Amino acid sequence: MSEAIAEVPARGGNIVVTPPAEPERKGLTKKELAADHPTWCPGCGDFSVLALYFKLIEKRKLHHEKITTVAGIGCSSRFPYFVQAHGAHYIHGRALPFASGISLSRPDLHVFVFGGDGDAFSIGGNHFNHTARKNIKLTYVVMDNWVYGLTKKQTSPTSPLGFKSKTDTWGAVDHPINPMKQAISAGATFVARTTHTNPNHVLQMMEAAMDHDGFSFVECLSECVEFYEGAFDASNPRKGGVFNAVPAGHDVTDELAAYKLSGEPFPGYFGVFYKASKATKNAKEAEINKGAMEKSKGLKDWQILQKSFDRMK
Ligand SMILES: Cc1ncc(C[n+]2csc(CCOP(=O)(O)OP(=O)(O)O)c2C)c(N)n1
Ligand code: SF4
Ligand SMILES: [Mg+2]
Repeated sequence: MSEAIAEVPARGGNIVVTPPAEPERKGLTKKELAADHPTWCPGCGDFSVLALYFKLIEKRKLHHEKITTVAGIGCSSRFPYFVQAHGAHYIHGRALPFASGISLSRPDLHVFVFGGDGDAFSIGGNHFNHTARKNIKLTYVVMDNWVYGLTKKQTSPTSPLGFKSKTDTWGAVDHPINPMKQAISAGATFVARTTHTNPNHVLQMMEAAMDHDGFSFVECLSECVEFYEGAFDASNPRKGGVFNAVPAGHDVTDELAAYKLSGEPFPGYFGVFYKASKATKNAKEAEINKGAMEKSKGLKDWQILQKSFDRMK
């Protein structure tokens, strides 16, 4: 243990004790972060998102005790298995409520949630809407491949009309949801779109999302090469498509402009569509807790309990 240094003032006064400076801690490397060998199919877009998550942790010098990685169920949701850090591979569609609990009880952590389009918008659809409206501080990256990959090709809520799958052998007849529109209208305070084929952009979006104080949502197109090959070619310049960045003049605080941008036909735009500054549930609850702590200051647990019973009489 290192010793504190006592500085004796020249002419009386209080003695100031200066703690020794902490040596700067080394950031984690990809080697230290990579866990099990990912079991995704060779060429799956999810590899790219994982590599960029490692890059983000490295770049921002985040340490194990300050990050948590949560997911539901699906190919994309296997994500936490492959990260050597605290986290949970949770129940299908229930990653957000679990992560909300972590965020509210541990506001000092960076809470990252990863998952697929089915996990986010089918079984987890309501949780998505409610987490967004509550503006809980966490980052949610949906790896959208327009299909259920893990269960081998069923129609997902983002599959386009006409997509032939095991559940729609004649082609999908239901209109797909638009994740960006849904996030904006549900009340998300940071909404961005990216694609696994543009690594620098994925990193940029995840970093901006992480720095946002509130619920930050990133839709990341991530190709399922096994069950929906070529789905995103129109957005990939290497496959003859176009990658359109959000126009420079776009006002990210303008909700209607963001909504309009979301309605552009595929491949649409990539970048931050919307960003608003609103109080988080974390901040509001911290305020309530502070008041409650002050009221019960000096009381023993049984006395607080007694007071609650008395109020019920
Ligand atoms: C309660 C429940 N219902 C259904 C399933 C089956 N199931 C597992 S993953 C999945 C969909 C996965 O699709 P998506 O979230 O898009 O992830 P992907 O595999 O495409 O990355 C389904 C329906 C399940 N595991 N649990
Ligand atoms: S089935 Fe599709 S989503 Fe799942 S690992 Fe393979 S390529 Fe990726
Ligand atoms: Mg999917």
